[in-house]
Amino acid sequence: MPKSSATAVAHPNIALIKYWGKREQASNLPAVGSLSITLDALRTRTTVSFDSSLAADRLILNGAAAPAEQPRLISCLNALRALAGSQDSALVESVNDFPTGAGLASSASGYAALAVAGAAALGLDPRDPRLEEVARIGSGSAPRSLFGGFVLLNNTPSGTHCSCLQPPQDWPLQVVVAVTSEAGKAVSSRDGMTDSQHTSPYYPAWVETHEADLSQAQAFIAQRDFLGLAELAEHNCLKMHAVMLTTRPALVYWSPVTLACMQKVQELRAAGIPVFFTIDAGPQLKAVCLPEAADEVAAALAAVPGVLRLIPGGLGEGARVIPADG
Ligand code: 2P0
Repeated sequence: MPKSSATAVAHPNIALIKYWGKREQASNLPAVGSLSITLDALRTRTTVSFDSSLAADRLILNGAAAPAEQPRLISCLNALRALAGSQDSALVESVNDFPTGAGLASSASGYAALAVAGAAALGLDPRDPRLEEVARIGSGSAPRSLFGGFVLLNNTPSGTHCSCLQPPQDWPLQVVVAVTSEAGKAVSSRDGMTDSQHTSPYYPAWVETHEADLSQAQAFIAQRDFLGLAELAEHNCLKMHAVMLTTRPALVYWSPVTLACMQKVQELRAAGIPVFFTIDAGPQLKAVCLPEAADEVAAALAAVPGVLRLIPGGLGEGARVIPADG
């Protein structure tokens, strides 16, 4: 086949009901379902070029070779090639407009963009539902970034299946990301969750109580019950961090600034401002709020000592093909 390429963009997503732990390593099946919102303010742009003259797959991430990502990249590309009946190697050029590997879900947007661009380059339908599995092989949270707005990842006996619960415009929540460090994380999510599974005494309780959180969150979203969702999302986030903290060796993803931001968000909510926090495998805090509270939340977080910068935004669309010069 001659060289064929396509470009896609995808946004990171943040889980309100989180994924931590796997039931199967080889195809990266999660132990629990999850529920996320896709963000519009952060963006990954990826071009995939299949070329029969290339000797091997190659990744250029933010302008540099990224050998540590190579095994996951090759697994994803192999899944795409199997769908399309192709043998060609690929050059993948991917750029994030935000810190990579720092708790801002760069692997979610990265592997969603890769799946969509790679599919388009191979002549597959970029909305083919089988791309969920391709993206999941790269990162368990990536299939959620194929969709926009509120997204449910259902963990079924045969695999996973994502669906959009509500598009962004139906409940246009705002998200203010407080960046407290631009450094990459010391322990990857993949290694961290495997350690948690094997060593945290709280891990079984995390899995057992997860389904109830997922169904309650769906009900709160359907009813647009912000305060119900706020309390539940913070509880689910802290439950995941309790598992992380009780992992051996301990996974402490927070910094003192993260904790100061958490307290600020709880103070704001106690004062009647509709906002809650969520935190992933990194020290950034994501404050989710109703649109009318966004300016006040941003001002309060900007004033927390140690916050480096804020990334404000709304809910975004799913991964999509764009023109090569887009
Ligand atoms: C989530 N995280 O639901 C959770 C919350 C981080 C904390 O999904 O091993 O990079 O590639 O499937 O998807 C980050 O984990 O892990 C993640 P792998 P991934 O968003």
